[in-house]
Amino acid sequence: MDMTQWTKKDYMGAKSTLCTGCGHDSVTSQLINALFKSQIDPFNVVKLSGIGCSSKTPNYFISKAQGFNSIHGRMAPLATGVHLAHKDLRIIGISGDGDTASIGLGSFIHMVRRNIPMVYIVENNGVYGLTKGQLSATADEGTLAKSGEKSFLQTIDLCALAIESGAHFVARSFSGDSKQLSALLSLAFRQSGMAFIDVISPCITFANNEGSTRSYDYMKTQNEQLQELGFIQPKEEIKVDYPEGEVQEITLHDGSIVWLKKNSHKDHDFSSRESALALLNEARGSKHHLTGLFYWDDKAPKSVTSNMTEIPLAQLGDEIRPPKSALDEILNEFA
Ligand SMILES: Cc1ncc(C[n+]2csc(CCOP(=O)(O)OP(=O)(O)O)c2C)c(N)n1
Ligand code: SF4
Ligand SMILES: [Mg+2]
Repeated sequence: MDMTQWTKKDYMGAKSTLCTGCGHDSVTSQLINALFKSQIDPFNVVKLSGIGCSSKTPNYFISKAQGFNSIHGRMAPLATGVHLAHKDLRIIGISGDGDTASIGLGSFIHMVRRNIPMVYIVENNGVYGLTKGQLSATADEGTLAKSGEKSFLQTIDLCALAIESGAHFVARSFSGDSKQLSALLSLAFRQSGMAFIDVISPCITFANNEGSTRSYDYMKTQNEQLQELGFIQPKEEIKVDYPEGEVQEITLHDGSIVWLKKNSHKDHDFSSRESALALLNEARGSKHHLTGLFYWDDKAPKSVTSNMTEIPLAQLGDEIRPPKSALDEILNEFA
Protein backbone atom coordinates (compact mmCIF):
# COMPACT_ATOMS: atom_id res chain seq x y z
CA MET A 1 0.00 0.00 0.00
CA ASP A 2 1.21 3.48 -0.80
CA MET A 3 2.12 5.03 2.56
CA THR A 4 0.13 8.16 1.82
CA GLN A 5 -2.94 6.50 0.39
CA TRP A 6 -5.36 7.84 2.99
CA THR A 7 -6.05 11.49 3.68
CA LYS A 8 -7.09 12.93 7.02
CA LYS A 9 -10.62 13.26 5.65
CA ASP A 10 -10.80 9.48 5.39
CA TYR A 11 -10.69 9.30 9.19
CA MET A 12 -13.31 11.93 9.92
CA GLY A 13 -16.76 11.10 11.24
CA ALA A 14 -20.02 12.88 12.00
CA LYS A 15 -20.08 16.21 13.83
CA SER A 16 -19.90 15.77 17.59
CA THR A 17 -23.04 16.39 19.64
CA LEU A 18 -21.16 16.41 22.97
CA CYS A 19 -21.00 19.53 25.18
CA THR A 20 -18.54 22.09 23.86
CA GLY A 21 -15.25 21.61 25.69
CA CYS A 22 -15.86 17.96 26.61
CA GLY A 23 -12.55 16.12 26.98
CA HIS A 24 -13.92 13.24 24.89
CA ASP A 25 -13.83 15.44 21.77
CA SER A 26 -10.10 16.06 22.29
CA VAL A 27 -9.54 12.31 22.47
CA THR A 28 -11.40 11.90 19.17
CA SER A 29 -9.16 14.55 17.55
CA GLN A 30 -5.99 12.79 18.66
CA LEU A 31 -7.40 9.47 17.56
CA ILE A 32 -8.01 10.86 14.07
CA ASN A 33 -4.45 12.26 14.00
CA ALA A 34 -2.90 8.99 15.11
CA LEU A 35 -4.99 6.94 12.65
CA PHE A 36 -3.99 9.22 9.81
CA LYS A 37 -0.31 9.21 10.75
CA SER A 38 -0.39 5.43 11.06
CA GLN A 39 -2.24 5.11 7.71
CA ILE A 40 -4.61 2.52 9.13
CA ASP A 41 -6.96 1.15 6.45
CA PRO A 42 -10.28 2.80 7.45
CA PHE A 43 -12.33 0.08 5.77
CA ASN A 44 -10.68 -2.56 7.94
CA VAL A 45 -11.58 -0.88 11.23
CA VAL A 46 -14.44 -1.86 13.53
CA LYS A 47 -15.40 0.73 16.14
CA LEU A 48 -17.05 -0.66 19.25
CA SER A 49 -18.53 0.95 22.33
CA GLY A 50 -21.03 0.59 25.17
CA ILE A 51 -23.32 3.35 26.40
CA GLY A 52 -22.34 6.80 27.68
CA CYS A 53 -21.16 10.14 26.27
CA SER A 54 -17.79 8.45 25.65
CA SER A 55 -19.49 5.55 23.91
CA LYS A 56 -21.10 7.99 21.47
CA THR A 57 -17.70 9.10 20.17
CA PRO A 58 -17.07 6.27 17.64
CA ASN A 59 -19.65 8.09 15.55
CA TYR A 60 -17.29 11.07 15.36
CA PHE A 61 -14.38 9.33 13.60
CA ILE A 62 -13.96 7.15 10.50
CA SER A 63 -17.39 7.15 8.92
CA LYS A 64 -16.01 4.61 6.45
CA ALA A 65 -15.44 2.01 9.17
CA GLN A 66 -17.87 -0.53 10.52
CA GLY A 67 -19.19 -0.04 14.01
CA PHE A 68 -21.43 -1.42 16.73
CA ASN A 69 -22.69 0.75 19.58
CA SER A 70 -23.70 -1.96 22.05
CA ILE A 71 -25.40 -1.87 25.44
CA HIS A 72 -23.98 -0.47 28.68
CA GLY A 73 -20.83 -2.30 29.81
CA ARG A 74 -20.89 -4.89 27.07
CA MET A 75 -18.16 -3.72 24.72
CA ALA A 76 -15.75 -6.40 25.95
CA PRO A 77 -17.83 -9.48 25.03
CA LEU A 78 -18.73 -7.79 21.78
CA ALA A 79 -15.05 -7.26 20.95
CA THR A 80 -14.34 -10.88 21.82
CA GLY A 81 -17.09 -11.99 19.43
CA VAL A 82 -15.92 -9.70 16.63
CA HIS A 83 -12.38 -10.98 16.95
CA LEU A 84 -13.48 -14.61 17.01
CA ALA A 85 -15.60 -14.13 13.92
CA HIS A 86 -13.16 -11.98 11.97
CA LYS A 87 -9.69 -11.94 13.41
CA ASP A 88 -8.29 -9.78 10.59
CA LEU A 89 -10.36 -6.74 11.49
CA ARG A 90 -8.75 -3.98 13.52
CA ILE A 91 -10.81 -3.24 16.60
CA ILE A 92 -10.92 0.16 18.26
CA GLY A 93 -13.04 0.23 21.41
CA ILE A 94 -14.13 3.38 23.22
CA SER A 95 -15.61 3.04 26.67
CA GLY A 96 -16.32 5.18 29.72
CA ASP A 97 -15.28 4.74 33.34
CA GLY A 98 -18.87 3.83 34.21
CA ASP A 99 -19.07 1.49 31.24
CA THR A 100 -15.81 -0.33 32.04
CA ALA A 101 -15.27 0.01 35.80
CA SER A 102 -18.84 -0.57 37.00
CA ILE A 103 -21.34 -2.55 34.93
CA GLY A 104 -18.73 -3.95 32.52
CA LEU A 105 -15.96 -4.75 34.98
CA GLY A 106 -16.26 -8.54 34.94
CA SER A 107 -16.27 -8.84 31.18
CA PHE A 108 -13.42 -6.32 30.89
CA ILE A 109 -11.12 -8.45 33.06
CA HIS A 110 -11.85 -11.62 31.10
CA MET A 111 -11.34 -9.86 27.79
CA VAL A 112 -7.93 -8.65 28.98
CA ARG A 113 -7.02 -12.20 30.07
CA ARG A 114 -7.86 -13.44 26.59
CA ASN A 115 -5.64 -10.77 25.04
CA ILE A 116 -8.15 -9.77 22.39
CA PRO A 117 -6.13 -7.70 19.90
CA MET A 118 -7.58 -4.22 19.98
CA VAL A 119 -6.93 -0.68 21.13
CA TYR A 120 -9.12 -0.23 24.20
CA ILE A 121 -9.62 3.39 25.29
CA VAL A 122 -11.41 4.48 28.44
CA GLU A 123 -12.44 8.13 28.43
CA ASN A 124 -12.26 8.54 32.17
CA ASN A 125 -14.00 11.53 33.75
CA GLY A 126 -14.82 9.96 37.12
CA VAL A 127 -18.56 10.44 36.58
CA TYR A 128 -21.49 9.05 34.66
CA GLY A 129 -21.67 12.02 32.29
CA LEU A 130 -24.63 10.84 30.22
CA THR A 131 -26.86 10.29 33.25
CA LYS A 132 -26.09 13.66 34.87
CA GLY A 133 -22.84 13.28 36.77
CA GLN A 134 -23.14 10.59 39.46
CA LEU A 135 -19.72 9.59 40.87
CA SER A 136 -18.24 6.56 39.15
CA ALA A 137 -16.04 3.79 40.56
CA THR A 138 -12.91 5.55 39.28
CA ALA A 139 -13.72 8.79 41.15
CA ASP A 140 -10.86 9.69 43.44
CA GLU A 141 -11.43 9.33 47.16
CA GLY A 142 -12.41 12.75 48.50
CA THR A 143 -13.40 14.23 45.13
CA LEU A 144 -16.50 16.43 45.08
CA ALA A 145 -19.29 15.87 42.57
CA LYS A 146 -21.16 18.87 41.21
CA SER A 147 -24.12 17.83 43.35
CA GLY A 148 -21.91 18.22 46.44
CA GLU A 149 -21.61 14.47 47.02
CA LYS A 150 -18.18 13.48 48.30
CA SER A 151 -16.60 10.25 47.18
CA PHE A 152 -15.67 8.18 50.24
CA LEU A 153 -14.96 4.87 48.52
CA GLN A 154 -11.59 3.73 47.28
CA THR A 155 -11.03 4.38 43.60
CA ILE A 156 -10.63 1.60 41.04
CA ASP A 157 -7.41 2.10 39.11
CA LEU A 158 -8.11 0.62 35.68
CA CYS A 159 -4.44 0.62 34.68
CA ALA A 160 -3.43 -1.43 37.72
CA LEU A 161 -6.37 -3.75 37.10
CA ALA A 162 -5.43 -4.20 33.43
CA ILE A 163 -1.84 -5.08 34.36
CA GLU A 164 -3.02 -7.44 37.09
CA SER A 165 -5.37 -9.12 34.57
CA GLY A 166 -2.56 -9.77 32.08
CA ALA A 167 -2.51 -6.76 29.72
CA HIS A 168 0.74 -6.16 27.86
CA PHE A 169 0.47 -2.50 26.99
CA VAL A 170 -0.93 -0.17 29.61
CA ALA A 171 -0.78 3.62 29.64
CA ARG A 172 -2.57 6.66 31.00
CA SER A 173 -2.88 10.06 29.41
CA PHE A 174 -4.83 13.29 29.66
CA SER A 175 -7.18 14.49 26.90
CA GLY A 176 -5.56 17.94 27.08
CA ASP A 177 -2.07 16.58 26.43
CA SER A 178 -2.19 16.14 22.66
CA LYS A 179 1.52 15.33 22.28
CA GLN A 180 1.54 12.52 24.81
CA LEU A 181 -1.85 11.14 23.80
CA SER A 182 -1.12 11.00 20.08
CA ALA A 183 2.28 9.33 20.72
CA LEU A 184 0.66 6.71 22.94
CA LEU A 185 -2.13 6.07 20.41
CA SER A 186 0.37 5.68 17.55
CA LEU A 187 2.31 3.19 19.65
CA ALA A 188 -0.88 1.37 20.64
CA PHE A 189 -1.78 0.86 16.96
CA ARG A 190 1.48 -1.06 16.53
CA GLN A 191 0.73 -3.63 19.22
CA SER A 192 -0.23 -7.12 18.13
CA GLY A 193 -2.20 -7.81 21.32
CA MET A 194 -4.50 -5.67 23.39
CA ALA A 195 -3.38 -2.10 24.10
CA PHE A 196 -5.11 -0.35 26.98
CA ILE A 197 -5.12 3.44 27.40
CA ASP A 198 -6.94 5.15 30.26
CA VAL A 199 -7.44 8.80 29.27
CA ILE A 200 -8.39 11.32 31.93
CA SER A 201 -11.02 13.28 30.04
CA PRO A 202 -12.80 16.04 32.00
CA CYS A 203 -16.57 16.32 31.91
CA ILE A 204 -17.05 20.04 31.51
CA THR A 205 -20.67 19.88 32.63
CA PHE A 206 -20.63 17.61 35.69
CA ALA A 207 -17.01 17.31 36.88
CA ASN A 208 -15.36 20.65 36.27
CA ASN A 209 -16.30 22.15 39.61
CA GLU A 210 -14.07 23.16 42.49
CA GLY A 211 -13.21 20.10 44.57
CA SER A 212 -13.30 17.77 41.56
CA THR A 213 -10.03 15.95 40.94
CA ARG A 214 -10.74 15.56 37.20
CA SER A 215 -11.43 19.18 36.30
CA TYR A 216 -9.29 21.01 33.76
CA ASP A 217 -7.93 23.31 36.49
CA TYR A 218 -6.97 20.36 38.68
CA MET A 219 -5.31 18.51 35.83
CA LYS A 220 -3.30 21.59 34.88
CA THR A 221 -1.59 21.57 38.26
CA GLN A 222 -1.63 17.90 39.24
CA ASN A 223 -0.68 16.05 36.06
CA GLU A 224 2.66 14.36 36.66
CA GLN A 225 4.25 12.82 33.56
CA LEU A 226 6.16 9.62 34.04
CA GLN A 227 8.17 10.17 30.90
CA GLU A 228 8.31 12.53 27.97
CA LEU A 229 7.22 10.43 25.07
CA GLY A 230 7.81 10.83 21.35
CA PHE A 231 6.81 8.73 18.38
CA ILE A 232 8.29 8.86 14.89
CA GLN A 233 6.61 7.08 11.99
CA PRO A 234 8.78 4.92 9.67
CA LYS A 235 9.17 7.44 6.87
CA GLU A 236 9.42 10.59 8.95
CA GLU A 237 12.64 12.48 9.09
CA ILE A 238 14.19 12.05 12.52
CA LYS A 239 14.82 15.51 13.81
CA VAL A 240 14.12 15.17 17.49
CA ASP A 241 16.79 16.84 19.50
CA TYR A 242 17.36 14.10 22.05
CA PRO A 243 18.32 15.50 25.42
CA GLU A 244 21.53 14.12 26.91
CA GLY A 245 21.17 10.94 28.95
CA GLU A 246 18.04 9.36 30.43
CA VAL A 247 16.59 8.72 26.97
CA GLN A 248 15.45 5.31 25.86
CA GLU A 249 15.12 4.93 22.11
CA ILE A 250 13.30 1.89 20.78
CA THR A 251 13.12 0.96 17.11
CA LEU A 252 10.06 -1.13 16.29
CA HIS A 253 9.92 -3.85 13.63
CA ASP A 254 8.40 -1.49 11.04
CA GLY A 255 11.17 1.06 11.50
CA SER A 256 9.18 3.49 13.62
CA ILE A 257 10.92 4.88 16.67
CA VAL A 258 9.66 5.46 20.15
CA TRP A 259 11.67 7.56 22.50
CA LEU A 260 11.10 7.94 26.16
CA LYS A 261 12.81 10.45 28.32
CA LYS A 262 12.48 9.54 31.96
CA ASN A 263 11.07 12.33 34.05
CA SER A 264 10.33 12.18 37.73
CA HIS A 265 10.42 8.41 38.25
CA LYS A 266 13.91 7.62 37.07
CA ASP A 267 13.87 4.03 38.29
CA HIS A 268 10.71 2.97 36.52
CA ASP A 269 11.28 0.02 34.22
CA PHE A 270 8.21 -0.17 31.97
CA SER A 271 9.01 -3.77 31.03
CA SER A 272 8.50 -4.85 34.64
CA ARG A 273 4.97 -5.64 35.77
CA GLU A 274 6.02 -5.40 39.43
CA SER A 275 7.58 -1.98 38.93
CA ALA A 276 4.45 -0.72 37.13
CA LEU A 277 2.12 -1.99 39.86
CA ALA A 278 4.29 -0.53 42.63
CA LEU A 279 4.32 2.82 40.85
CA LEU A 280 0.55 2.86 40.41
CA ASN A 281 0.03 1.84 44.00
CA GLU A 282 2.25 4.67 45.17
CA ALA A 283 0.48 7.16 42.88
CA ARG A 284 -2.96 6.13 44.17
CA GLY A 285 -2.20 7.64 47.55
CA SER A 286 -0.97 10.95 46.16
CA LYS A 287 -2.99 13.85 44.86
CA HIS A 288 -1.28 13.63 41.47
CA HIS A 289 -2.51 11.97 38.33
CA LEU A 290 0.45 10.08 36.97
CA THR A 291 0.40 9.75 33.18
CA GLY A 292 2.61 7.91 30.71
CA LEU A 293 3.51 4.39 29.65
CA PHE A 294 3.35 2.13 32.72
CA TYR A 295 3.80 -1.32 31.26
CA TRP A 296 4.82 -2.67 27.88
CA ASP A 297 5.83 -6.22 27.11
CA ASP A 298 6.45 -6.44 23.38
CA LYS A 299 6.66 -10.23 23.56
CA ALA A 300 2.94 -10.46 24.21
CA PRO A 301 1.47 -13.99 24.31
CA LYS A 302 -0.90 -15.08 21.61
CA SER A 303 -4.58 -14.36 21.73
CA VAL A 304 -7.47 -16.81 21.95
CA THR A 305 -7.60 -17.14 18.17
CA SER A 306 -3.91 -18.04 17.74
CA ASN A 307 -4.59 -21.73 17.35
CA MET A 308 -7.56 -21.32 15.06
CA THR A 309 -7.79 -21.59 11.31
CA GLU A 310 -6.03 -18.93 9.23
CA ILE A 311 -9.29 -18.05 7.51
CA PRO A 312 -11.55 -15.86 9.67
CA LEU A 313 -14.53 -17.90 10.90
CA ALA A 314 -16.95 -15.51 9.24
CA GLN A 315 -15.42 -16.34 5.87
CA LEU A 316 -15.37 -20.10 6.26
CA GLY A 317 -17.68 -21.79 3.78
CA ASP A 318 -17.80 -25.45 2.90
CA GLU A 319 -14.70 -26.11 5.01
CA ILE A 320 -16.81 -26.37 8.15
CA ARG A 321 -19.37 -28.73 6.61
CA PRO A 322 -18.55 -32.44 6.58
CA PRO A 323 -18.46 -33.69 2.96
CA LYS A 324 -21.35 -35.82 1.71
CA SER A 325 -19.14 -38.92 1.80
CA ALA A 326 -18.56 -38.46 5.58
CA LEU A 327 -22.31 -38.14 6.21
CA ASP A 328 -22.99 -41.20 4.05
CA GLU A 329 -20.45 -43.15 6.05
CA ILE A 330 -22.18 -42.26 9.33
CA LEU A 331 -25.63 -43.08 7.94
CA ASN A 332 -24.38 -46.40 6.61
CA GLU A 333 -23.40 -47.37 10.16
CA PHE A 334 -27.09 -47.36 11.02
CA ALA A 335 -28.26 -49.06 7.87
C1 LIG B 1 -28.09 -1.63 31.81
C2 LIG B 1 -28.02 -0.14 31.94
N1 LIG B 1 -27.88 0.42 33.15
C3 LIG B 1 -27.81 1.75 33.28
C4 LIG B 1 -27.88 2.56 32.18
C5 LIG B 1 -27.84 4.07 32.34
N2 LIG B 1 -26.57 4.63 31.95
C6 LIG B 1 -26.38 5.08 30.68
S1 LIG B 1 -24.85 5.70 30.45
C7 LIG B 1 -24.45 5.40 32.06
C8 LIG B 1 -23.10 5.77 32.62
C9 LIG B 1 -22.19 6.43 31.64
O1 LIG B 1 -20.98 6.74 32.27
P1 LIG B 1 -19.62 6.50 31.55
O2 LIG B 1 -19.52 5.13 31.02
O3 LIG B 1 -18.55 6.91 32.52
O4 LIG B 1 -19.66 7.47 30.30
P2 LIG B 1 -19.62 9.07 30.23
O5 LIG B 1 -21.02 9.47 29.94
O6 LIG B 1 -19.14 9.59 31.54
O7 LIG B 1 -18.68 9.35 29.13
C10 LIG B 1 -25.50 4.80 32.76
C11 LIG B 1 -25.43 4.42 34.19
C12 LIG B 1 -28.03 1.94 30.91
N3 LIG B 1 -28.06 2.64 29.77
N4 LIG B 1 -28.09 0.60 30.82
S1 SF4 C 1 -22.12 15.61 29.98
FE1 SF4 C 1 -19.94 15.65 30.37
S2 SF4 C 1 -19.14 13.77 29.43
FE2 SF4 C 1 -21.17 14.18 28.55
S3 SF4 C 1 -20.78 15.35 26.69
FE3 SF4 C 1 -21.17 16.81 28.35
S4 SF4 C 1 -19.13 17.31 29.11
FE4 SF4 C 1 -18.93 15.44 27.94
MG1 LIG D 1 -17.60 8.73 32.71
